[in-house]
Amino acid sequence: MHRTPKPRARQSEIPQNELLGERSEALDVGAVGAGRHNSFAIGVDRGRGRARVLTIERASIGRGEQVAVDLPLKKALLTGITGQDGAYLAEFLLAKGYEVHGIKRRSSSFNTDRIDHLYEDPHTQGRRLVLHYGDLTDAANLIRVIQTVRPDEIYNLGAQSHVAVSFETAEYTANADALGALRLLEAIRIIGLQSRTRFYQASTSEMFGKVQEAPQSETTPFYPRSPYGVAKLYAHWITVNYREAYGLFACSGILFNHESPIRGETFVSRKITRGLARIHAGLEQCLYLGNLDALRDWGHARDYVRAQWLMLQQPEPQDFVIATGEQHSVREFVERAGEHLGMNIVWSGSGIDEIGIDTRSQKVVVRVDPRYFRPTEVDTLLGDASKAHRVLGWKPELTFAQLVAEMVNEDMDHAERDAIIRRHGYRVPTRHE
Ligand code: NDP
Ligand code: GDR
Repeated sequence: MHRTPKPRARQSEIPQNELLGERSEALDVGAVGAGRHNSFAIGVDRGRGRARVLTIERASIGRGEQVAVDLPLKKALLTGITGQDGAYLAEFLLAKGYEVHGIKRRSSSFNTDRIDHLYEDPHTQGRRLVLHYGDLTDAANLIRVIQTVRPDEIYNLGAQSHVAVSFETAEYTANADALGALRLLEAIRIIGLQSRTRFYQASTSEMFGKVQEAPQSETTPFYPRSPYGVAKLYAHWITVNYREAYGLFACSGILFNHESPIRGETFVSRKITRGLARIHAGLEQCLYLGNLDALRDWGHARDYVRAQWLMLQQPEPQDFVIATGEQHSVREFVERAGEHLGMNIVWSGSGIDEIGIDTRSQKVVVRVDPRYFRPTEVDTLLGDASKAHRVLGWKPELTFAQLVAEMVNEDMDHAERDAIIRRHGYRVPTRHE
């Protein structure tokens, strides 16, 4: 027999503003009755449209009334919690009152830098951040973690997410990025969580690849240009298929590039802000880049994780493009970051001989290195997020200028700290790729 779990219920006459509280939801009471020990009310909660049975302290609530109920903490499970988006989303969900579970990979060195500020000691009573070892290539592990946590929401953010690296590790990328999504969706079915667990798939503008129209929206045909893009396209379609075939609440967010001060150091935005900051601090001489002409629609990760959450709060599962609708070149990113550091970078030469000179110091600060070219490139991406504006009420709050400024400022802090350490005779590790 299926038993509906009893939420911790607190009945009250509800002021309208309480209905908007993060942890309580409005329940339209359909029936009331009395059991041996408690009275109970049966109703539909407005937030999720699910039937709930609540025990109540008194039988004075009548049919047709509304009660505010304190729901048990919502549980979210994040793959990729140690990555850029995972860290921002975990922080966002914790602030919303969620219990957050994250899957982290075993690593020979600490790999939780981005979430260390959220970490709670395992001995802490009632902690709301819990990490589980796991891997998207390990189905048994995923099933066990999902069975243990029984999450309300799963955000599949884990991936080998570097496009250039996917040309070197194509099979692994397919395994983690394509089959990883399938394994999670199957786990939801195997455990029988179809009606409980909502699923978010981190899809990408890389699926548009060699773009078939501009700007790109939910209806633009796909044409991926890398093993990463192809793997993500499989994950996207399997998410759509499981939604249609099994009625899963599964959404795919087609997110355009989004960056932040905790962006991986080998993506071009962070490579530029970190590289120029270190040149400015006297730690390095020159920044080597690939295709300076690539055009991207760059947003801020903080804005984008809000969109991920919003997708799972809708009455119906749908896919959404998330983008700023503004495009800049890699070259322009370099100029803007340089300006913020007091540099004036001008360009000279062409092709692989092009150089960026800081006219203030008269030094060459940027050179082109063909090793960063890709076998097949995505030249231009520009998103049309009007559906997200209309349906989710989502708009980016941070501008391109604010994004660049925030990234440069943080990288300048790190660079100055390293410069002080070096001045005092200590070794500063230089990390390149
Ligand atoms: P990151 O590269 O910063 O983070 C990726 C995360 O996935 C890390 O936590 C990483 O763990 C984890 N991971 C990698 N491989 C596996 C695996 N086999 N099993 C379990 N976990 C794994 O990516 P972002 O945070 O930038 O992106 C989040 C998601 O969104 C990714 O799926 C990405 O492809 C997608 N995306 C990103 C966009 C962007 O512009 N940032 C745009 C569109 C989509 P570890 O820390 O151990 O390496
Ligand atoms: P992308 O991001 O491939 O769009 O994928 P990345 O920052 O790596 O490249 C953006 C563009 O810059 C050009 N480029 C360089 N790129 C890197 N990494 N290093 C360089 O030195 C360099 N020089 C020029 C690239 O050729 C490219 O055109 C990111 C990832 O986060 C994906 O996971 C995500 O799905 C997409 O964004 C949307």
